[in-house]
Amino acid sequence: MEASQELHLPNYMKDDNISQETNNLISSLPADKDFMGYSLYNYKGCWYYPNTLQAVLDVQDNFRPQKNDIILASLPKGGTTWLKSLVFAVVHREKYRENPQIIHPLLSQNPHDLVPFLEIELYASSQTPDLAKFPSSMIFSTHMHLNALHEATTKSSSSPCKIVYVCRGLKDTFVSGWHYKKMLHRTKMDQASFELMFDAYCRGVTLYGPYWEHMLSYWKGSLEDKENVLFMRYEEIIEEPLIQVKRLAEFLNCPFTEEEEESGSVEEILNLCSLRNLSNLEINKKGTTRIGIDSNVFFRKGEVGDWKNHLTPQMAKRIDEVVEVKLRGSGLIFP
Ligand code: PAP
Repeated sequence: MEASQELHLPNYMKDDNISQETNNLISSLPADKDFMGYSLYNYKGCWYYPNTLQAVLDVQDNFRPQKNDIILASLPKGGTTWLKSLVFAVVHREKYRENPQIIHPLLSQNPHDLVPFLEIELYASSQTPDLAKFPSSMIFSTHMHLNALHEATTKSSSSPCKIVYVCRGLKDTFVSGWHYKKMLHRTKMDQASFELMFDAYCRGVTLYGPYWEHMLSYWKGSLEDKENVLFMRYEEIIEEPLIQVKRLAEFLNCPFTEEEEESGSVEEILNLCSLRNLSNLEINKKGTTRIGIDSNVFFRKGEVGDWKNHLTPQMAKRIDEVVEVKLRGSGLIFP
């Protein structure tokens, strides 16, 4: 990346929406820089850009989910877009199956506009967004660690809402993130930037990093509270899609009936939400999401093991060693 290049920056990476209180907090936090030189701050074990931190604090102070709300949590590049489309399709399946004349929202809107991010969209533009305008049983999403999210959810007077988490092997997640960055910033990036981003990634210094802590927070949460926290992996959905979608529906208390299974409802949902289908839709090829990101940046190859095309054996070894050490003893294993 050349120093003179003007980057297209999403709002969450900026530092122009900070209260005085947050500014004071930031000045007391450990700081580092991402691979492009933008400042990141470590708050309670997680790295944030200033605007992201402000929004996370506002979520913690003001977001109180309702009983039937669903929160989709994910590792950035861990399968967020897929999970959003699958959960939306599963939860609303009756409505659209019974009314085939209604165009399914996933055919006309990007999954990110159907399932808004708490801290990247809703609380990024207001400390107290008007959530009343959303239907009850709303699906929200977040990239916050579970302990950060719990600072909001456990203060709700309603009984706990369901949280579904998805993550992906960290080598593929890195490679996916690299391609995303190039498309997001609408810029060319050179080998030196790739290596800098990789080094920061292995040190955990990346937005919402360290990623192993992110995964561990949900892994432990899912073991402690099986009824309300579901841990999913991108690779498992690729390998056994029918089983995983049924598992998802059961967790969300809307299991597929025998009749639905026999009539191919699960397959229909998988086809609707497939990378091939979504990425070929006009809205996802040319549109822009509500937060101003080109819709096409969320769809690429979706292959397990794509890291082999981009990482050297030494790089792969370095990530594997970090992950091995950090996940040791947790029971969480990436084959
Ligand atoms: P986000 O966290 O920024 O929203 P996220 O959706 O988690 O991004 O990650 C994008 C990855 O999911 C891309 O992977 P790749 O770079 O390895 O190709 C993208 O292709 C993949 N993806 C997006 N939608 C789907 C889908 N419907 N099915 C399978 N994979 C998908």
